[in-house]
Amino acid sequence: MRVIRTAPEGIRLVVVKIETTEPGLYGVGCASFTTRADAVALAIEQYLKPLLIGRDPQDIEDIFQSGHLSSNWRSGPILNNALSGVDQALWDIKGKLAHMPLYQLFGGKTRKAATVYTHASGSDLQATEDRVRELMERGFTHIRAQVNVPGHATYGASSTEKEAKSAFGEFDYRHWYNMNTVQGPWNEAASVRIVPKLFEHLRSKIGGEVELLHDIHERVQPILAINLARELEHYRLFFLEDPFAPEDINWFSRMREATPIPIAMGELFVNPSEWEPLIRERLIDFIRIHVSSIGGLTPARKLAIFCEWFGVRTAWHGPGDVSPIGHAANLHLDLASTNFGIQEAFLFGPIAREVFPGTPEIRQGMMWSNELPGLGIDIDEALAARFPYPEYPLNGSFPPHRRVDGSVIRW
Ligand code: GCO
Ligand code: MG
Repeated sequence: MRVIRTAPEGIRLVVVKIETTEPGLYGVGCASFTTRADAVALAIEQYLKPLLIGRDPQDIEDIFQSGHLSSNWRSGPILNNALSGVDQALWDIKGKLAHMPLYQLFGGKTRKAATVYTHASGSDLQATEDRVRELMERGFTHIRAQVNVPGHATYGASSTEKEAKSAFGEFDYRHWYNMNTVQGPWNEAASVRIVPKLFEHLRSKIGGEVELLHDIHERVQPILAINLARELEHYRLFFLEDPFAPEDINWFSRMREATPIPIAMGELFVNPSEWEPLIRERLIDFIRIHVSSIGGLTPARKLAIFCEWFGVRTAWHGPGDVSPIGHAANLHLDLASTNFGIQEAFLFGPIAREVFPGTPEIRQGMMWSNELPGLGIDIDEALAARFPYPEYPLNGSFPPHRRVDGSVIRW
């Protein structure tokens, strides 16, 4: 078993490869937690590896439970990502042993492909509109829209057109990394003022057919998020994402009382106690967790099934800091889950696709399985080695992100 560190598009990814005693039989898994990549690698190499060597790779549930409980103090993104690398690799092996794509082991296809959304952002309203149109022409039916807040930091959009275009998906992570710090301080009043204008603009120029989404990224005070949600009601969003931080989940009942806007939540969740009450109380509409951050396919499959009984749909986190292996894992869940909602897609470029042969294809606004056994994706280790981690300040941690008065805010 080994950890492979690679950054084909500048984003630090962590991959686990598990070989078996059967020649040629191996699996790969995603353990990408980009801001703590080295800590995850250490947890895998020094804590999970000794537990795994000599085990039967078929015993996924037992290995998951043993790894999860072995630290006594458990959960958290580092340990969960480490577990995920192992868990996904074991599922990959099981699929290969069965000669079946993983979605078959999860119960079979409930749909031919997974509808995706991708990101449009711009330096101003017109630029975001242009980008939405461009994506619609390419076949996307669901588009997340963000716009730059002039003179201030913004989540998900840049102040220059070139950066806005390359910020998400096409393809330089370094722009994204710098985006929030180079544009000035965060100003939440300015931010909540411009977002309704963006959706007013998009609906009046583009019409009602395209499905639009927006990510608050937990950045504003809870009461402002509720007010913003109410203002956005008129524009029929497919969903509004992460209105509150995990620390503020008790605000969700207030949100539900105030507005029927569809809510997606959870990309920072790491522990069942965070999502269980929101699902049980039907306070959210989409669960959007980062599969590797909760421990991989084993817990994500259980979570998807739990959601089904409460009418909550899945929308697994799918940014560029989920490796293509993680995107393939998302796809198998999407295809097999009757309560699939939408899949966030990252438009990987040619280099990442070469490093990860079998990266899921996106056509007609949907992500398709290549029908290969297991996860259906591999890593070209020699090529991956040509894309070592770039140097980032703070070893890849996100730099502090501040208000006008200098106080630190959430990312
Ligand atoms: C999304 C997310 C990402 C995260 C990123 C952090 O909705 O795709 O909010 O853009 O910010 O994964 O590393
Ligand atoms: Mg998000």
